[in-house]
Amino acid sequence: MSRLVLLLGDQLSRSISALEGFDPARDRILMAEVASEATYVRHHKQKLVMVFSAMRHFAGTLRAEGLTVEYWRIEDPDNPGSLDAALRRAVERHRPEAVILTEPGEWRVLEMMRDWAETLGPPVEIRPDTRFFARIEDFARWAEGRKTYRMEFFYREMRRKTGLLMEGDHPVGGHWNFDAENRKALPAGHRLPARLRFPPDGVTRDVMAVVEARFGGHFGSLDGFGWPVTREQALEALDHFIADALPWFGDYQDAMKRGEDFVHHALLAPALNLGLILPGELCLAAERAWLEGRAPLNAVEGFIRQILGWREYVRGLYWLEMPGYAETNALAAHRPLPDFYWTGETDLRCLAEVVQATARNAYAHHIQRLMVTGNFALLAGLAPKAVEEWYLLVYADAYEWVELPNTHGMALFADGGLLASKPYAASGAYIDRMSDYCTGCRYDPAVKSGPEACPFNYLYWNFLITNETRLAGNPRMAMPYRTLAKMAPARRAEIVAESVAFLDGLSPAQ
Ligand code: FAD
Ligand code: DLZ
Ligand code: SF4
Repeated sequence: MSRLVLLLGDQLSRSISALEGFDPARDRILMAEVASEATYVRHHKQKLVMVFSAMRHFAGTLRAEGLTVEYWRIEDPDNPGSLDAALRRAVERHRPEAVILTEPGEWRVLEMMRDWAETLGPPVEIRPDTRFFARIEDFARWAEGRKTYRMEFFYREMRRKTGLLMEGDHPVGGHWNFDAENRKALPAGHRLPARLRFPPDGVTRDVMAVVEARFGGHFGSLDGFGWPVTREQALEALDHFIADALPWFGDYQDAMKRGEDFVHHALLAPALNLGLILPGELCLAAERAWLEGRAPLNAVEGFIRQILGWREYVRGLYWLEMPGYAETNALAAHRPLPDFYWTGETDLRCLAEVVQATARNAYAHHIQRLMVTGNFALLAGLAPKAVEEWYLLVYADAYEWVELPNTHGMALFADGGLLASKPYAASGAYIDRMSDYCTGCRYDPAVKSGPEACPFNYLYWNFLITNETRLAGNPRMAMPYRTLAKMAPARRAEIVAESVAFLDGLSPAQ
């Protein structure tokens, strides 16, 4: 039987389920760089370069192994333009007896695949994506009968299932979670490691020229491109992270510093989400570092929890709740995205720093995403759809299965608390404690009202006032609501007036 295997741009793993049982003598692989995937959101230029270059390298590896790969480059004159057109053309040309796919990372692509199953002609087999610790059905089974889902309980199940950081039935070190140790600000004089970046090779340079010519108006800069585009580079990046950054990953996981775009973070999500490296490889490497005394437990557990816990949890939630998940707007937030999310031009130093770093690298670390751009979007009541499009577009690691729950659920609380037990809302004091952004900002995090006041301060209380009927009953919000209840009516009115004036003064993005 001759089979046609379509591999998507984020399915660049030799162990991908669609390649199981591949017969090099009869089967062929189709890979296509297409404008529809590059523009359904106008991805950051670095993301386009990374995806296309990684696809080209991966096709080269498969061919070197003797597999037949039909490959469309974005600049090919008769490029089909969409995955749908590429697949239909290939089916017409090669008349395969079956089409083999691995389930995708986005609902819209799954719908496309289901349509192929009905209309393409040859039988279409959609295989599970086995590159995760949990299958989609495993999560659904875990979630059954629960009103809300909490990552911590799912994570413990995953620890038991995999045996990672376990001693029999017990977590090593006596605790499941060492997060309380992982909230330190960077001390003065702390040395940050130089980070391993990969200068563009010939393939990447060719792609950069095409992307600049075809998609030059997209967000971000290509200068300084350094993402891994091959498995070898991804493995090298992992080794570097384990040796040079992991030991401090836990302590300074939430810390932010001006001009330091990466702190002690792994920078591995872009390669991981492409499939160049697998989550098990990351977790085992980290566990080994702890066993060999090369990294402390709070760092290793914290790192493993992000991958074995959060990454698997958000994926499970996405597939369980889609397509309805994307449509909820529990806090009735409707304000348009301000233009500074694109330009980085704002007097709010923290936002300027994070947006500018995002444009520079197609990257910001978790706390920057959650507690700066995400926190502002939450407090300002920005419309979830607009914010989600921004996150999906600007980050090199963004695919809807992971971006949407993080943005919609974690940052915006737009799912009403399905993913998180309370909104991640914070005033300027949090940003001041965890960063040095406030130094040199025209606002003062210690001032609560008036022209010098940090806008996060009055926006925080305004958020609580605006959402009082929705949030006051949440036990985890009891403390701030008790403080709000003691606030004089005149002070409440002042907060609302200052917030309205500030928010009305924002220029919406064009
Ligand atoms: P590290 O901080 O070093 O963490 C190690 C690994 O853990 C990451 O590589 C990643 O695979 C995993 N991880 C950590 N946190 C999460 C999380 N919350 N959800 C899933 N995986 C996690 N991550 C994405 O991969 N793609 C996205 O589109 C994405 N969008 C986000 C949007 C918002 C609003 C927020 C708050 C977070 C988002 N995240 C997303 C999660 C997290 O910010 C990134 O995974 C992380 O910043 C990637 O950088 P790193 O590899 O240096 O991660
Ligand atoms: C992200 C992306 C981009 C920019 N381009 C392509 C492409 O040209 N061809 C392709 O097969 N995949 C691409 N991808 C990845 C897909 O968008 C991704 O597979 C889906 O979003 C599902 O996760
Ligand atoms: Fe951000 Fe407020 Fe600090 Fe300025 S003072 S950097 S706006 S938190």
